[in-house]
Amino acid sequence: MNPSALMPSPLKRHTANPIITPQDMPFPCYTVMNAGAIMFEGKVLLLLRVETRERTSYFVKATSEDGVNFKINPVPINYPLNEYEKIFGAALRFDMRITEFDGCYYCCHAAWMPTWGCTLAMCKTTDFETFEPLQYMSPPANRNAVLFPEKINGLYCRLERPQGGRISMWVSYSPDLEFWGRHMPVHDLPRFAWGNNKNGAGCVPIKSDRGWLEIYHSTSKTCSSENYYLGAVLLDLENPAKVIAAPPAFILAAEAEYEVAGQTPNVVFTGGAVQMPDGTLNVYYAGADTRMCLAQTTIEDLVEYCLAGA
Ligand code: BMA
Repeated sequence: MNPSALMPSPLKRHTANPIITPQDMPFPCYTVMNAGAIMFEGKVLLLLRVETRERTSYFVKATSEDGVNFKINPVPINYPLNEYEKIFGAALRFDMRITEFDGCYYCCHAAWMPTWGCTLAMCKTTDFETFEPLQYMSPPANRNAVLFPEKINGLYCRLERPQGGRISMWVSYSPDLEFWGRHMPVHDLPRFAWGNNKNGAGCVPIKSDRGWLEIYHSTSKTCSSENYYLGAVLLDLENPAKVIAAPPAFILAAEAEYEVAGQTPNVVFTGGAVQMPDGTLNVYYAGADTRMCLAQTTIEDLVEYCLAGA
């Protein structure tokens, strides 16, 4: 047995969970889930994925001093259509991940269109008031794009999850955030029993001296549902397609009532983690595709957990 399987998970649910429910929203909605998260002007900022009762998704900004109690904007963000959407119609945009580069915030998300299915799209902002679309999307079928917070070997780098073959995280590089290439799967991430169906990036990778720390989702099928888990992995700093350590035990499974029951049962799904001033790592995740939750750890504990069995 790998030693990490005998260690308690370093990721602990917050007692205030769920921290944002559809009932907490300033307008009627069906779900609030899969937020991107970042520290902005000394506050935790979330871009929530909010589904109305027409089952359309919007991004709504929420901010918090303590990372637990959020002030939620009463209207969605103003994010104009990109060139593709001007031709094919507004995409269903969802699952933001936010990465800062030199004071500019790049937001990657999935964009689903009836014509093309799911593709990747991006926008940028400096103030979270106005959002400028980056005009080029990916070919289908792709989702779960997460931009690394630093260039790697002089290139922008992202994790993404194309939907072909064995469905896994891939790494791609770009000189300018427009042309993407050097595609390579994260090839040596083992297929664990809890993640033998597919896996995809969760939070923006966190740089540690032992590698890029990534909290990702993995799924496995039961006879009645597809269960989502969160796992942790350390990726090589110079070549993130290479795994340094991947503990074979998940760090979070859908077990609490607010994770088990809802729009999509048995789902825990993260789009962002924020390091708080006291060193706590706040991992924002959604329970059952219905409400926002918080789990906490530290980067050191998670790195140690990853390395325990390596
Ligand atoms: C994925 C995405 C996520 C969702 C998850 C679980 O494929 O669509 O937005 O949270 O499934 O249903």
